[in-house]
Amino acid sequence: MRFKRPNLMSVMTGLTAALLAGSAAMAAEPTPGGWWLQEPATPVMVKLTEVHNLVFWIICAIVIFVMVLMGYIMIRFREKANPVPSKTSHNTLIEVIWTIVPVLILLVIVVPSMQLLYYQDQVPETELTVKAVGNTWNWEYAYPDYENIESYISNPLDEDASEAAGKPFLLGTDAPLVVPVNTKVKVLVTSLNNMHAWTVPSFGIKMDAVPGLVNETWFEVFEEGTYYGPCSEICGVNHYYMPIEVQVVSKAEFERWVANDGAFPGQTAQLGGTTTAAQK
Ligand SMILES: [Cu+2]
Repeated sequence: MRFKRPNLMSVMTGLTAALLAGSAAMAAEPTPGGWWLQEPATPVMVKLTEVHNLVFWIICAIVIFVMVLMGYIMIRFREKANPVPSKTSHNTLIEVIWTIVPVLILLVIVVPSMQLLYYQDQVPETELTVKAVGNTWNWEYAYPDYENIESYISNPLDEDASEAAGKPFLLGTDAPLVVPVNTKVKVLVTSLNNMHAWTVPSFGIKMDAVPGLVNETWFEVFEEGTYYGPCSEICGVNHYYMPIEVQVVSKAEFERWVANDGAFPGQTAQLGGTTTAAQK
């Protein structure tokens, strides 16, 4: 039980990567047939994946050990092979072992788990604050740092519009949250009516949106791209249809977006999302 933890972590992560080779393309959205975690896009998700993988392999080892033990007992101590059953009812050594070994296993799990919990929970010095407000049924985004950007509604796209925009249906929106890459972003999450949850799996974020309460979380994305997530607190009839889309752009591009009042060049900012100038 004397592991050097970082080594164990990297071995487990390597094993997992090997196990998943072929299915581990950079994915910021669910992939058809996917069954593992999405590729991590933030430091929180990197740590979360490590702890998940550590616990996963410990669970696998325990399951295999118990199955082998059960198989052995069923064969070795079956009635035919063992006509006179043992009357042993106590073995101090075995009892000490089956108490201490699980305690050690729990310690191996609890230390990285608690470290991760505090790492996720403590919002560091952030460079940008965004606010996500849950409505029935869409998200409204606001940038309290920038007076020129009006808060806007991020509406889900229907099937045709998703296809036209090249976005996954039920995840694509008409107006994503826009943030710069490699920047610590604070997210304030709340709701106007019932409970929702602002969730981006590849960020390792699932934050409840509770009316009358402002929850706080943070992320820092390593790579530019579009990241998707669903509302993850059942909130009513359109719960399946209030996606979260985060567009991560370069810092320069984000500055241009801000200077343009929250619209990309060629677009006009407007309340209720951005539309291209051509569409207007
Ligand atoms: Cu919901």
